[in-house]
Amino acid sequence: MSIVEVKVPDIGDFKEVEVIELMVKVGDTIKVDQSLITVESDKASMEIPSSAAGVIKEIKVKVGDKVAEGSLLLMVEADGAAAAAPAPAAAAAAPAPAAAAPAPAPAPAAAPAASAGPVEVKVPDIGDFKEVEVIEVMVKVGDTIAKDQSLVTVESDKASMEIPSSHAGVVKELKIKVGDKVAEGSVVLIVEAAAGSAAPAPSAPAAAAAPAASAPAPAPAPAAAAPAPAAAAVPAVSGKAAHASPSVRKFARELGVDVSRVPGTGPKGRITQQDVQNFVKGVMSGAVASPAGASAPAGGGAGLNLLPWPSLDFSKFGETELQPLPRIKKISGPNLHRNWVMIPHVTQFEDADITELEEFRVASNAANAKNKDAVKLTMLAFVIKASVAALKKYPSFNSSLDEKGENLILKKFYNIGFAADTPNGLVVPVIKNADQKSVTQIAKEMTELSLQAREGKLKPTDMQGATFTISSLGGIGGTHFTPIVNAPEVAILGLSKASMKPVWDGKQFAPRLMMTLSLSYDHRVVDGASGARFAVYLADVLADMRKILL
Ligand code: CAO
Repeated sequence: MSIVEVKVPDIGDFKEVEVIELMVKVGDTIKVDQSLITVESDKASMEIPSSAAGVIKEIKVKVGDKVAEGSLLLMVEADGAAAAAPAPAAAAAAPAPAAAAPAPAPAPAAAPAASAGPVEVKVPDIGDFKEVEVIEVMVKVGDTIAKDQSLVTVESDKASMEIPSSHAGVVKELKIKVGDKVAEGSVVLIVEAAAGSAAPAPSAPAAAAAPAASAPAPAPAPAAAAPAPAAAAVPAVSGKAAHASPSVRKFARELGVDVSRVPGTGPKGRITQQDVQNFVKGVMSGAVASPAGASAPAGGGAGLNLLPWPSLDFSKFGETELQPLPRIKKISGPNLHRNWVMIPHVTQFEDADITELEEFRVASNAANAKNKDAVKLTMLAFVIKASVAALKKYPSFNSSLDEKGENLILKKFYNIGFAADTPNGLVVPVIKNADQKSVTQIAKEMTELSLQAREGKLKPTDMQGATFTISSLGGIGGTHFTPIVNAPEVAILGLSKASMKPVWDGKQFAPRLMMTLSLSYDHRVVDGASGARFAVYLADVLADMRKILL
């Protein structure tokens, strides 16, 4: 038995690549050529195979590390037969990835003079690859393309890469389709080149030029993202160019799964083999709708495959007026959409008997009526206080899922957002550390924040850091509703207008002031029983606030 080092082999023109996936762990028994890690550059991803067989003793890299030829990857206790051979010549023995690493240079052969006219765009020098399969065509006839824009993705056993265009212009004809095998010199498409657009710099490696065409991983909601539209980041859920290693793509293809529909939970939203398995399980169990449905990933992007939005000329039917959406709606819309699509919502309803609480509130306000500086106590302020008690009793409601959906981040602070209606749309100011404030302080702060909200004077920090949100429509009406959870929070409480109802007290129907609570929660985090317990406890506390003291 001897310990051998496994290093990154010759990876061609790539200077430095990022480790995006570890495919083995300490203690694993590996074979020569077995894929160890996946690395990625702007334009290509590849798996780095092992030069040794044996048991992994130590892993020297982690996801996110930058590696280059010669970087030490593993220490392997080589088994007898395999140990001797590969050890010293690790880099030289490098099989596939050495070849897998070409930076596809724009096809110099195809570069004509810088005049306009139809031009063949060919597969450039792709290193040692004899033949690669087209797995994705990223442009269509009629598209205007830029030089170096990615046209197709090709794949071998161990690597995938995007082939860039050698010319700018309009695509006239596609010469390849998904599934075709291509090699250096194969014609990809005919482009009507724009005058002066041709003549690519033959020596420019495309990988270095990396245009924006390769879709980055869908940005997950930042953990600290405020639910309030003004501060919330708008996530890009791109349906294009799924991020997956060649082996995962192959695995997906074998199962007949369209990778572009699989939500990635790996680094940068990358699709892992587990994601594909989960997706298949979801489809089989009916949890994920088949072709036109949306899936519910943990923190990546939802692979939507919906019908296009209907485009209609309404003026055929009557008079119309175009009204641009206000800024807040433009920002909050994508957030609401993401939350609606990605969070499996359940809404639990519960009636709270607030007869005594309302009497107390009205009496307190009446007693303070002569004091012009007195704060008006609102029902919402009491509900905020009661909610904090419920959040303390059921901590999972005061949590967030991490990006991978593997851990719950339990928060030990209680910041309560409340939805405020403003002339420009909905905003969500936040009462920070509500657990440390009295109902009067909360009511005062709410009044100030609501005023600022209506005047459009809220600062981004006023709308950040909520751990739970309350949306009160009590001043307006309605019996109950289904509020949308504000990611990355996991629950939201809706309040409807209280009304007198006959309630059976065991002997007779008594008139009681009842307010319906509508508690929506993320079912990945909260199960139904907890949802019901939380709502029942909250209603109990509102019926008798002394329960908070227990
Ligand atoms: N049942 C019955 N009456 C209620 C009530 C309830 N649940 N909640 C409030 N009221 C009463 C109040 O007591 C007040 O009556 P008085 O003027 O006689 O005292 C009246 O309704 C108006 O209350 P309000 O809504 O102005 O004040 P509030 O403290 O309850 O709420 C705020 C403040 C900012 C939450 C509210 O103004 C608001 O913007 N609500 C809309 C929130 C919203 O749009 N949510 C939807 C989000 S999802 O799209």
